[in-house]
Amino acid sequence: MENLKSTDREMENIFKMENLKSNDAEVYDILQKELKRQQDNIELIASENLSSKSILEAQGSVFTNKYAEGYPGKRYYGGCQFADEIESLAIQRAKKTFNAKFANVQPHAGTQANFSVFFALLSPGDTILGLNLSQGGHLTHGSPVSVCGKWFNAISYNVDENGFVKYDEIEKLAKEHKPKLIISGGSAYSRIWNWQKINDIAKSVGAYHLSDIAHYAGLIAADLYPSPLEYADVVTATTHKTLAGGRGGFVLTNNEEIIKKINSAVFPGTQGGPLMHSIAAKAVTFGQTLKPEFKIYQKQVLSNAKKLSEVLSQNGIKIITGGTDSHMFLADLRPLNVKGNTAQEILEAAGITLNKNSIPYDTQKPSVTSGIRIGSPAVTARGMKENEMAQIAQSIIKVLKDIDNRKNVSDVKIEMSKLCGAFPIY
Ligand code: DSN
Repeated sequence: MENLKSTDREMENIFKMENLKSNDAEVYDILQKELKRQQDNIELIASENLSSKSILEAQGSVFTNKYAEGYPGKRYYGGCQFADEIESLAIQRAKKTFNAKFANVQPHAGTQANFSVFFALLSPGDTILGLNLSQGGHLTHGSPVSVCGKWFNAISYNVDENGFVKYDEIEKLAKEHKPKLIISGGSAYSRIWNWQKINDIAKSVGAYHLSDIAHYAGLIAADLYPSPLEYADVVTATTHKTLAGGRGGFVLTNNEEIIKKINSAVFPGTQGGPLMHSIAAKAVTFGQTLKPEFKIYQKQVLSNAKKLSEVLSQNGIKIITGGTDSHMFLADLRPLNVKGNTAQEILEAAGITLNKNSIPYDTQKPSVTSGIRIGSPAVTARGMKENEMAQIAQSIIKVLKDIDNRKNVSDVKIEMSKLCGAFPIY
């Protein structure tokens, strides 16, 4: 026992926690490899982005250490004065960004934001109506593999053969099934949602309307995509996609009764202690959205997505809906006779990261798919513009039109690495 007794010096070392490099070289090395991967590859995953150094700083801050169950001014722990200050600031900036009366910035992610809405407004067994996951919806919009598909009677609406939301089908299904909640928004729908129309349908059957703007939030904050705030009872979103912030979710509403229910549903309903370091990063994120350069960035996100889709389409790749109104789009690879999983793999080898994605009425399994999803937020955050988008699109074509040509893959890998070198990150 005597041997296990710590000296004051050893204790000092434990709690000083030297920096990661000297304290844990194994983890440090993995982080370095991930940094290099992000630096050297073209990132086209539509739900990803690059956080600024200041956001990373806030997210890695001493707020990691703080428990603050409750809300500003009403906590279950002592020492929360600065937790209150940072959360109040994040709420105030979120409301200003989206011109919303109320905000809850505690959800750990978009899924938790959506579950808080379900917990606040629904009872088990209630009917919900959302866009089919295989047609561009999200897992939490009623997928049978998600809790929401198991605990609620989840009905799905679809897009038409050209990829556009079928509002007449929403209306028909709403009249037939009388849902308690209709969900608009999705993860792979590139066009503008008619929020008003969905709200009218919801109101005609006495349903709540939840608009999930996780993907479009940055464009909405910059007034480049319509806001649903006026037309939805409640809005959910994430901070790390087009908003270019730290990872996390949040909820907005203009309805005082609903925010009271949401607040109880987030804590203590579905979450315990809020992640105060993430909330600090959310405060920085919303601060960033309120600066004039954020609008310039979002304009470029939009132009870059359009350029990518145009060049791909001119070169024989079919773009679902024929184009995009947002930061992303789905590409149908059937004309090239290439599957989505093969495209993802071979493009990754060529230095271009994206994800395979089911296209509407896909006959391939979700692990295979006939399409890919492409998004412009991360490449735009590096400073790339239309010329670079044209180059990237041409490179995608070069690889996918001749997938057995390994030289093409290695040539493109070198070109993409050079391109990344010209637009360095961190
Ligand atoms: N699964 C995410 C996406 O990639 O869109 C959303 O949560």
